[in-house]
Amino acid sequence: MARKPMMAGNWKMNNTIAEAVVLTQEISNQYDKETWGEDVDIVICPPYVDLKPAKTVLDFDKTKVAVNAQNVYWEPSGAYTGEISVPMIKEIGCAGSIVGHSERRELFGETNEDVNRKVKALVEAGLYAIVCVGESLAVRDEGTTEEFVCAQVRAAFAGVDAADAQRCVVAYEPIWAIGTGRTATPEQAEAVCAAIRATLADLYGAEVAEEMRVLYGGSMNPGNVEGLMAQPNIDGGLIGGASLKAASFVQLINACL
Ligand code: 3PY
Repeated sequence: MARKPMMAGNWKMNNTIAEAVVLTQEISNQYDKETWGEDVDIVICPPYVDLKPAKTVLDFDKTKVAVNAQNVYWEPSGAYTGEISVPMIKEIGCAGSIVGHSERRELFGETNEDVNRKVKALVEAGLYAIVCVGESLAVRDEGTTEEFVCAQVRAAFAGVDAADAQRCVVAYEPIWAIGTGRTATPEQAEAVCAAIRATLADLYGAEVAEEMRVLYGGSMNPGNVEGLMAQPNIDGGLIGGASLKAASFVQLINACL
């Protein structure tokens, strides 16, 4: 069975509640009942404070737009100032969260072990993770991109069984293409996404790996989406800047159809 594409918007630290409500309303105005949720899964990942207001506007039953978190902590509760737990996002109705975005790894010191704890906390609660992996320019220039990225995939899924992994999504986001306006060429992105799928096959078998979605992220936009989506191992996008405007986000959704 062909994999259903996914377009996921990563809003990062953008949009107050008032702005989030406007943007989600603009997205919901473009709801296409023939395709949204049927031929493409659509997700937005707003900041924590916007989750509940966005969910209220984007009633999943009416729009088929899911609202997920951008990050989560692995402990369920306790003295972890500033953190948000899996039960908290679950109560809001989020089915999952992004985990291990390169900005979290680089700016907040998140390690492969932290990412693994977060993935486990999510799947143990019945949720799923969008697991981000990607290399720096230095790693790419060294010629060790695939080795580096596949090691991140193995570390993220360590101790996660196939049934739980199958619900998860991997997002390949080369760090040098994030917020820089540079994108990997479709061929560069495909080579790494194919290596990610081969790693998933090694971990979970070919059948599970064939079902799991691998997204491309890193300045995906309406100008480059077509070439990227034409690649056999790219099943959608994790979108930064272009998800902050309803028009460009919907163009990206339509490019999956
Ligand atoms: C980008 O597109 O820049 C992203 O980081 C998406 O997560």
